[in-house]
Amino acid sequence: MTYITKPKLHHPSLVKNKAGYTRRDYEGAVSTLCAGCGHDSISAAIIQACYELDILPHQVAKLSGIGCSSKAPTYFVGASHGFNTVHGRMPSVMTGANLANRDLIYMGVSGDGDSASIGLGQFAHIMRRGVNMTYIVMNNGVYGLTKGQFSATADKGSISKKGVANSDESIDLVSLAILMGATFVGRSFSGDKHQLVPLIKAAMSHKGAAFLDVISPCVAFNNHAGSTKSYDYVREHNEALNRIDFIEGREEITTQAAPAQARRRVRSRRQDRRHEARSGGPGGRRGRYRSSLRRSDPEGPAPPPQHGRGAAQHAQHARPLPRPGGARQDQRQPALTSLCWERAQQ
Ligand SMILES: Cc1ncc(C[n+]2csc(CCOP(=O)(O)OP(=O)(O)O)c2C)c(N)n1
Ligand code: SF4
Ligand SMILES: [Mg+2]
Repeated sequence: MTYITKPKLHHPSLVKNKAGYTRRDYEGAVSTLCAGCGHDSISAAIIQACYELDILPHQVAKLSGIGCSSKAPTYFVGASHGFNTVHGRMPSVMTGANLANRDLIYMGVSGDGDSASIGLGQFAHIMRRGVNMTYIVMNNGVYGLTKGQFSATADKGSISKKGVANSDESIDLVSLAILMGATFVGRSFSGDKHQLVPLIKAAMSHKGAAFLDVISPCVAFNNHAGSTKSYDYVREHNEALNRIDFIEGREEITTQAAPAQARRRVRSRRQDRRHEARSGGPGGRRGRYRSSLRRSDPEGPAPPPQHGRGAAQHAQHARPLPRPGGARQDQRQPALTSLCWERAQQ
């Protein structure tokens, strides 16, 4: 059984977004994935991101390949377009769909087997072509659907459920996406929705090829001691480089008010913020989003701050891209997550 519809009843108090939809309107069918599967958390993050971006569901086109991860689009934004392609061939269909209709919001969902094994060539070419889309790999290091064989993203030295060590080097899709020309690339963890939701929102708002590698534990076949994609391992080694927030582009605020009035208004907003900080209201949790990276200036990134806290944060962002592969049991590396990179559009 792969499809169970949900009752359409909504609680009347559910808040509608600017498009007139509640969060529940962005849900899909009831998930039939294993309870605790990371893929379901990523679906929930996509639902939240679409709700917060006020997206019209019928403007979304979801495409996927084959695998548990590729089943996930059934479980979010039910009122959208969808296409479940052949294993590893989602990028070709995505490219064709983009050529036919450039007005839709394209969301590609794939697995590490789907994109890094059978579909690696397709993955490389869709990044090279700069297709306008958000491409998410739900990365669990195994072929979950076919009972847990190592995929090409499994770290060297990680141990299978049956106790066999992986002897092959892994493929790092983040590095590959950058190499092939993707203009927005990030890595996150299905268990960190505070980081993941803004990342998905930023990727969906990006014009061009946006790629997110999301580590997503498979509770059935790759969640044991010895795995480098288990919840315990990722929580222990996850080094979130920054807490991202996403700020949508807004219209410039103009006012006809006399200068004295305008100053009064600014003062009152500051007072509001001070009040929120004291009361723990919105924005009141100090430092919560301080380390976020916001880089969407079409003129290119702003120059790094030279002094103070900002300078330290810039240095943190400027760290070289992580390569999680190649870790042995005794030499494991942290699974670094965060928005790593966005190229200014030409
Ligand atoms: C052409 C072809 N070869 C092999 C398979 C068998 N197969 C189905 S899903 C899958 C791998 C899925 O792994 P992944 O993309 O990582 O998804 P997950 O289930 O882990 O989310 C394979 C090899 C297939 N369906 N079609
Ligand atoms: S087999 Fe693994 S990837 Fe597939 S649904 Fe179960 S936990 Fe998720
Ligand atoms: Mg997989």
